[in-house]
Amino acid sequence: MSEIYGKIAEAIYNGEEDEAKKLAQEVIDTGVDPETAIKQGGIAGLDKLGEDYEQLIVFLPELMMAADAMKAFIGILKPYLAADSDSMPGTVVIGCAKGDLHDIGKDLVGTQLAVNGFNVIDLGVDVSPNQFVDTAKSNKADIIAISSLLTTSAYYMEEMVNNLTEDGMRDDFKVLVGGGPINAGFAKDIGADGYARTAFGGVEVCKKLVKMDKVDEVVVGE
Ligand code: B12
Repeated sequence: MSEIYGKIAEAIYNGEEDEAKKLAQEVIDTGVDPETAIKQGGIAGLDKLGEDYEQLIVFLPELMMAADAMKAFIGILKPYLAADSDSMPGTVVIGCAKGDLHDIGKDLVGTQLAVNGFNVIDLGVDVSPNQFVDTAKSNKADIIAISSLLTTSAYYMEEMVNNLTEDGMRDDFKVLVGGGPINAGFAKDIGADGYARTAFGGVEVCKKLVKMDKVDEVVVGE
């Protein structure tokens, strides 16, 4: 079984879109769990690429090709992602923080939420704090979920929470944050309500947050 994860990681690392699509089909045909294939195959390949990028072994074009391969891979597996039984509906406005174009993780969170019965409004990438708040207001959303993979963009998560507080709207929406440089401590420091390390954990946190009137401690997921 682990052999296919290795092949997936390699195809994603090398930006081989056709091979990634072929392997996604193999995952489905052979009954491999798609979530595990995404985590142990695709994400593992991207993580290795990120490390090699830092070491100047690979460069931006390789990251771009790998991202395309990963998107194609996830696209095929999307319909096969399973829902948990205790779905809890609610509306989530999701997007990447201002300045951030990394949308693979954000897409995974959005897909998992949708699979689990949430109404997901996806604002895409490079979303300003005001765009998040305006959309959440006009759609009476329960949760604003922000993804950031860049330390420079993570700053805008804090700005959005501060804007909500200054405008007297802090209790109107729960704020969930996630992405590479984000952790539970950061979520607490900026006054967010929830943090999860993974997309799958993000769903668990959203389920908890929609049931809560007030959040005293940051809700942390897997
Ligand atoms: C692919 C990639 C790109 C692609 C992105 C394409 C796309 N459409 O997404 C491209 C080529 C565009 C790119 C560009 C850049 N990148 Co880049 N990129 C990556 C890479 C290799 C993989 C990211 C990825 O998709 N991972 C897989 C997904 C599934 O993981 P994830 O996003 O972390 O999401 C998971 C969790 O974090 C969580 N999650 C994510 N969001 C959320 C949100 C919520 C609410 C929750 C609960 C959970 C959650 O769930 C997901 C899975 O379970 C990373 C390295 C790495 N390992 O992260 C570098 C990396 C993020 N990039 C980096 C850099 C520096 C850049 C550039 C500045 C490079 C440049 N010189 O131009 C630009 C910036 C562009 C911009 N303005 O955003 C750095 C960031 C350093 C930092 N901390 O600031 C990294 C870490 C590489 C490195 N090691 O140096 N990149």
